[in-house]
Formats: sequence, structure tokens, C-alpha cells
Amino acid sequence: MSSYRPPKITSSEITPQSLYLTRRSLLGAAAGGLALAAAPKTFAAALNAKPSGYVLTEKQTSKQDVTSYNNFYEFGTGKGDPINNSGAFKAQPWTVEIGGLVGKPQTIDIETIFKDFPMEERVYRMRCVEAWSMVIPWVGFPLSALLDRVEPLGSAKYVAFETVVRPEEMPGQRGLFQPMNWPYVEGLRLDEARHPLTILATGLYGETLPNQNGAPLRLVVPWKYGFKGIKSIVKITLTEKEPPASWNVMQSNEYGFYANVNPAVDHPRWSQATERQIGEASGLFGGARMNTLPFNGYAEEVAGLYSGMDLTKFY
Ligand SMILES: Nc1nc2c(c(=O)[nH]1)N[C@H]1C(S)=C(S)[C@@H](COP(=O)(O)O)O[C@H]1N2
Ligand SMILES: [Mo]
Repeated sequence: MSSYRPPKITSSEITPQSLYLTRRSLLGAAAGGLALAAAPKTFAAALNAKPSGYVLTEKQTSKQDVTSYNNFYEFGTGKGDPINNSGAFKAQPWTVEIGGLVGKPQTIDIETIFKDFPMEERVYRMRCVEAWSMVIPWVGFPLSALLDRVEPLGSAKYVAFETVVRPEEMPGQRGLFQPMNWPYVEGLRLDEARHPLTILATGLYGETLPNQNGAPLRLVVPWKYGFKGIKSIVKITLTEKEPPASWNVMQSNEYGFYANVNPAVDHPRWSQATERQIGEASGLFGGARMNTLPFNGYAEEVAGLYSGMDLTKFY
């Protein structure tokens, strides 16, 4: 039996500018007086996990928090809206259309995905651009396995993703206030999409994905800000040109296409140097803070993808 507590968090996690400025000066003044948790080791290839598994050894965010504190604007912009407003959403039956610059375009249903692709547990850190973070035990499979099946052409350089549009089931897509244009879209460079850390998640905490977390299939790219992890995917298209990405299109000076987690480059309205760990003991600013790590702690694995880029710049 599961009973979810009512969401206790206010609709916006974004630090108001006044508080942000106060915090910066406090941090400066305290000069180490505020204990920032030491950066943990990112992940260890767990000895007893499946050969390709990546398991983070940090304490996991509770299932309660992972499934009740969400960003999924199709169900509303409040953190509690996705769990409260997604009860009527039908994640099955479901099909994903894969096409564009591929040799074998096809539409795959979710049952086939579960049957054909062995699922793995991947415990990853997730860092939202709003400066909060979680550690989540996902269930999923490498995106590269799905890409192999459709046989990308040599001309394919990017992968574009689209979320479902169903105003009848998604209250955030109907009514007077529409927070963004639908469908929610995202994209990756093909080499990012093929990186072994990049997965399509079908579950968390050993169960199928709850609607609020992007059922039945969502992207997880652990070294990028959370908004790259597009939910409830219905379409994947291989392209030659960089595809549009919703937050980047809406506000390109605040959200880059690459959106790699980077503590050295602040968001124009708040610092990205530290993050609040959801569910940790309340501290001065409402949660334990730790230093944000370059590439969210996955630099060793992925920094090579960006060797030509100046990491002090915004992308
Ligand atoms: N379709 C869609 N995907 C989305 C979002 C959204 O609003 N719509 N929000 C993104 C943001 S900002 C974050 S931080 C993560 C949150 O994932 P979670 O709720 O599973 O933790 O989903 C991302 N994927
Ligand atoms: Mo986010």
C-alpha cells in the first residue's frame, strides 16, 4: 500500500534574486563556516551489479521524494502537480516512432522494448538547473542499444526527442495558462546519445516508472541538467542539424543546448556552485548543500566528449 504525503514544497524552487544575493554574500563572509558536504565519488562499477551497470554509492533519495517532487510541466508547474494531476494519464499502450536519418525507421511498442532490451539498474545523481539534486535508482537500458536497432546513417549527427501531447490527459496542456509550447522537445549530439551513461529509463526503485517521472519511457543523461531528461517520449528522430530543445528555445541565455552541469558557470539569476540535496536534513537554506561537481561528477567518463570546448563558457 502506498500513501503519498501531500507535497510540502512551494511551487517555485527558483531562488529569488534577493535571497540569492544574500546567500552569496553569506557564503563569502562565512568563508568555509558553512559546511558543504564533501564531493562524493561519482559511481563505482559495483562488484555485484550486472557487467554494464553503473551504481552510485551515495545515499539514495527516498522513493517518496523522487516520486512526489517533480518537474513535468504537462501536468502543471508546481513540484506537487505531476503526482496530483497525472492519475488519468495512460502510459499503456504506448509506441515510440523512430525515424529520420536511419536505415530502419520503425515504430516500437513499449512491450517490445521490455522484451527486447535487458533492463539494468543505474543509480545516478540528478542535478536540476534550479540547484537541487537527487540520487535516483533508475531501471533502464542504454539508448545506444535502441539506436543500433534503427541503424543511423552516416549523415546523422543529432538525436531529437519529443514528449506526447495529450491535453485531455495532461492538464498543463489545456486551459488559459500554457507555460510552454508543446510538445516538449529535447536533443543530444549523436556521440552523447551513444555514450554508455545515457539511458532510456523505464522504471525506478525496481518498479515501472510512475506517471509523474515520465512513464513509460524517459531519457536520463546524468551529466546534464535535469531538463535534458525528457519524459514520456513518443518520437525519436535522427537529424543532421542541432534539433530544438524546449528550454533553450524559450530562454537561450539561461538554458544552453548542451546544458552540461557546470559549477563554474552561474545561471544568470542564481549560482550553480552548490546544490540542495532533496530530503536531506534541513539546513540554513532548507536542505543539506553540497558543492556541485563538473559534469555532475561524471567528468572522468564524459569530459572527453567536449575536448574542444572552453568549460568556463556557457553552452
Ligand atoms: N516532457 C517533460 N520532460 C521533462 C520536464 C517537463 O516539464 N516536461 N521537466 C524536466 C526537468 S526541469 C527535470 S529537473 C526533470 C525532472 O525529472 P523527475 O521529476 O523524474 O525528477 O524532468 C525533465 N523532463
Ligand atoms: Mo530541472
